[in-house]
Amino acid sequence: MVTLAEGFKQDFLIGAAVNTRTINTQRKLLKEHYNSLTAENEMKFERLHPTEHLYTFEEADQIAAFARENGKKLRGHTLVWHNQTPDWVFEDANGGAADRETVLARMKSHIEEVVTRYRNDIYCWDVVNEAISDEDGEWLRPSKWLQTIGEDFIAEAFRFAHQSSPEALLFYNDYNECHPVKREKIYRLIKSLLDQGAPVHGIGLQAHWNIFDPSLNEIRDAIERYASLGLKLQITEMDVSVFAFNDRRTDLTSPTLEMIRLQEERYEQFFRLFCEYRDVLTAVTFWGAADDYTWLDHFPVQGRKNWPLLFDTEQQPKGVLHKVLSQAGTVRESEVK
Ligand code: HAH
Repeated sequence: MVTLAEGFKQDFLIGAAVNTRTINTQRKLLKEHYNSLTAENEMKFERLHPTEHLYTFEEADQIAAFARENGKKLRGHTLVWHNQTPDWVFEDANGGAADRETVLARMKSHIEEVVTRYRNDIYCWDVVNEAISDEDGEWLRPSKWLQTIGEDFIAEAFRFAHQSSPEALLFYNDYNECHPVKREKIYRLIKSLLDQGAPVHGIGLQAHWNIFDPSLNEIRDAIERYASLGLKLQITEMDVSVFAFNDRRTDLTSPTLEMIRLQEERYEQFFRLFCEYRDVLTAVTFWGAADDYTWLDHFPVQGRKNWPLLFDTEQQPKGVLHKVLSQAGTVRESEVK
């Protein structure tokens, strides 16, 4: 059997999110099937910079070393986000709200320190994550970044990152990215950044999807719309939950046959579409490598396991892996011969 990375080598990179545990527990699988890695949590603000004058790089360094030693590409995730960012960033010495200049200066020194440190390791950064609102009639998410700095926090983040690593590809990353209303808000944001001359090079589509949503047409429309900005696109955090959005069941100990069938059908369609757009799509990263560990276990429903990836809880290939591989460039080519 051809590996994922080998199968799609003419199409795009194949990545997985890892943590300091899975680089050991999934080591063989990661080495074999993936040619790109992302730290699931280890490079987030709260993990690297818990207090103002303390940086904690040990765990992020372990992941960077694993990537380096095994010849894997490395994506950086993530510099500026409303979540997993410590309160001190937004507070003054008395515990009140810090002013714009203070927060902007902190953002700058964080980005400079982190991006410079991994300059030789990380080829692509999620500079700003999830700045768009999910609420109808609201454009930007009302985060502390927005409240203290103002709308230009996004452009400033890209400028700081670019100054620290001029070669790095800089991405805006978000979820519900194929939802038509949110898609247009993301489009508007990136268009305005480009119009201002901000160094934005790509858009990350998180692709936390499920066996029903979003539709193939919505995905195609989103790819077309974002690509019309002339940027590269990446699928950055892919998984396909076997549960519909409103399904809150907690009694399943394995996916039903219908869930398996739909997941196989959907993943095959997704990768057929991705290959159609291989000129703009430069990587597909899964938010995990195998079903033994996924952030979707117990989220958003407590006590519920999920099976959203291509390898099972024993890290063995699922039927869906073969469906995905049937779409790979090298496989398509060998069929032509
Ligand atoms: C992503 N958010 C984040 O980008 C990633 O850093 C994290 O590990 C998992 C998912 C998606 C998301 C969320 O966290 C909460 C609600 C909706 C969507």
